Amino acid sequence: RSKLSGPELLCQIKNMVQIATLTQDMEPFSGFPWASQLPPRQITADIGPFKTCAVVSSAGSLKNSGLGKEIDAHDAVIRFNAAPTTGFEKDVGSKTTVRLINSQVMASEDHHFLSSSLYSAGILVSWDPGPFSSDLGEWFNKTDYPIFKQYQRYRRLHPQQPFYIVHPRTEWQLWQRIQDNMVETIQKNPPSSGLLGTVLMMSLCEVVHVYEFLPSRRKTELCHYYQRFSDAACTLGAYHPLLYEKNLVKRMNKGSDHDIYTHGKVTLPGFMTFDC
Ligand code: NCC
Repeated sequence: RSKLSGPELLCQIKNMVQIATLTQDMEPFSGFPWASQLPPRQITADIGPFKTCAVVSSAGSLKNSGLGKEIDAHDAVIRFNAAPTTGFEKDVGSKTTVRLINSQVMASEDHHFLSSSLYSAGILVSWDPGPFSSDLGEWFNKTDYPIFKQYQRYRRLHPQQPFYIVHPRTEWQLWQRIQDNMVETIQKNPPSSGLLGTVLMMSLCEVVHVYEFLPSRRKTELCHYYQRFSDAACTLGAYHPLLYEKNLVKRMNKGSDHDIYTHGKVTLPGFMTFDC
């Protein structure tokens, strides 16, 4: 099997990965009394297009990066899970347009998802590892964490805040792109929030800058820029096929290796800007 070039890889992802979110007319949700809490339309129909977008990983290497101003200069910024801006503005900026969270964050006690102000800024998007079949009924009865219970509670408390749930099919389409472009067999676990958020922004933006997904010269074992905890698996992956995800992003990068080295910065073209 021959290795695809960067542009070929970009085309594969554009053509074979659809960012899809749950809508109120989808089964089995359409039959539930709370269906109207789900958005009537897809996220890609509701927001954007944006000119420039920043994807801010949560990596420890963002610490002392001084990238805050550069990040905030983008038209839209996506952050992940419990990553804060308050107190870290110099390094990560303060603008949050989208926050992508996994279902663990929504459900675990220590994140205070329902009451913390961290989650009230911007558009929320959440995901939970669905079955490989991506059957919604099967998933609904067997989510990793109680994403739907928490979603309903959150919507009752914050009915005005836009809040989408990613269709599990999107995660597995993305996983398949990783597997088909790697020689090794990779674990059948969904890609990280970081890669999912990157592809989401490629669907909404003309150009996407990803920060510290590919580590810069500041590369560190520090897991997150906002916590003292250290573990190399945060950067290299354990549950998520993170190393393979990073390899794929490196191959699609339109920016320079120097940008990676100094800024941990990758430049990706939005899907709307190229034809395949
Ligand atoms: O750590 P996490 O990810 O919240 O980070 C968000 C995204 O940033 C990229 N990242 C992070 C740290 C690092 N050193 N290098 C990186 O490249 C990754 O792309 C990552 O996706 C997740 O993907 O949802 C994840 O969530 C955490 C955890 O659930 C949340 O932070 C909430 O506490 C997972 N950690 C554990 O389960 C212990 C992590 O595996 C994946």
